[in-house]
Amino acid sequence: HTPSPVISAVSAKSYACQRRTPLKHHNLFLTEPLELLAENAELGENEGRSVAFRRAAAILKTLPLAVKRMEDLQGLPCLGDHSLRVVKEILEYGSSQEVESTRHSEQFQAMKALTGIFGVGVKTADRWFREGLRCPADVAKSEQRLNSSQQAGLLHHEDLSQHVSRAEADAIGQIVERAVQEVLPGAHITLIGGFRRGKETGHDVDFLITHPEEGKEEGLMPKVVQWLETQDLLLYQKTTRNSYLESKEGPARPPNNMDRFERCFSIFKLERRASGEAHSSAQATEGEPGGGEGRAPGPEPLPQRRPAGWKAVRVDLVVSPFSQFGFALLGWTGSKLFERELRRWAGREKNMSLSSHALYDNSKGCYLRASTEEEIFSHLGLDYIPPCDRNA
Ligand code: 8DG
Ligand code: MN
Ligand code: MN
Repeated sequence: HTPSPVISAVSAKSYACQRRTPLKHHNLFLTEPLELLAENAELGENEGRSVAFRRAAAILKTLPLAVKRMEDLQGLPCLGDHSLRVVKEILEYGSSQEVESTRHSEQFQAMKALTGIFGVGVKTADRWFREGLRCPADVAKSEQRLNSSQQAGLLHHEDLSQHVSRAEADAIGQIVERAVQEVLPGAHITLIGGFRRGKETGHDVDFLITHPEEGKEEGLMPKVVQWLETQDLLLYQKTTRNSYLESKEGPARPPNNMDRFERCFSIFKLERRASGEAHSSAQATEGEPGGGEGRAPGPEPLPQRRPAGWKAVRVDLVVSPFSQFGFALLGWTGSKLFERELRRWAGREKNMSLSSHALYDNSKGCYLRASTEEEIFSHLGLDYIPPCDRNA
């Protein structure tokens, strides 16, 4: 059995940023289980293992056909022993015992439910789990000390656990556009994150804001936030200012992958009418405390009082100077694995450091300028991959 030429072509490309990964593909029956194991490893703070499963899933997403037998995988990179074992079991028996027992394990379900609360990371969730908490309702009943993001996360959990639709993302986009034009005419906003990659739903909506005159964008975020607040459009926000220029490492050296843009994590109060879903989505969520996670053990509703007229939606705003726009756009479009692979490619294969601010050539000892994503791919010696094919 010789692998098809298409699969052979894929096989030479072991970095996800070398390949086109569309949103819809032929191997969900394999990638969903592998990504569940990846998620479980993440929740157990085993990053190496998590990335290995994600890379395995990503290569299967690029195949032009559904995998039928193990021989179909011959010559493919990124498939470690563990992933191959899981794939083999699914091909033979229709499911993997390891995956199914993980899926149904109390720890996995609880950690997923607890980290599903905005503001709650793996460390906090793990501590709560060891204290006996299993779901958002448990946290609400308990006397845990919560910071302000966790309080907001719990208060709006039902809404935040629903997917954000494309229509809702567009409605938020119009609000952000309006806010930005009010405080800085001429500024540009761009939809980034999953929606830019063509996803039909998301867990949040992400925007990048810039202004064609370098420097005009400075201090923009607090003004945008203030405008939104006076319009009563924000339920929560946390703004962090740009720390790139003043940081010790910068700008001589591009930073690690933490970036330092002015950014805002927020929760918008979106009029249901604004997104054109007044009825359907209001009714769909009625009487379903716990937000469709379907495993809150008790009937105890979360202490949320919400007029039916609006929905809480997570929104991320990032401001970049115009000179860094291409890097910011590339760095915030995702997917997370695609970004990771780009940086790994840059470092390992090109001796360059890529961040959401800049590209530094370590061999030449200089920055490589770029104003578009295309130029950055070209500096990296990669074929351009459009956003819709970055769904690794
Ligand atoms: P989703 O919301 O639909 O679930 O998917 P997503 O849009 O792909 O995920 P996201 O969590 O909203 O992240 C969007 C992109 O932003 C993703 O590529 C990762 C990137 N990103 C962060 N935080 C940071 C950060 O601190 N620095 C940089 N450079 N990128 C970040 O989420
Ligand atoms: Mn997003
Ligand atoms: Mn986001």
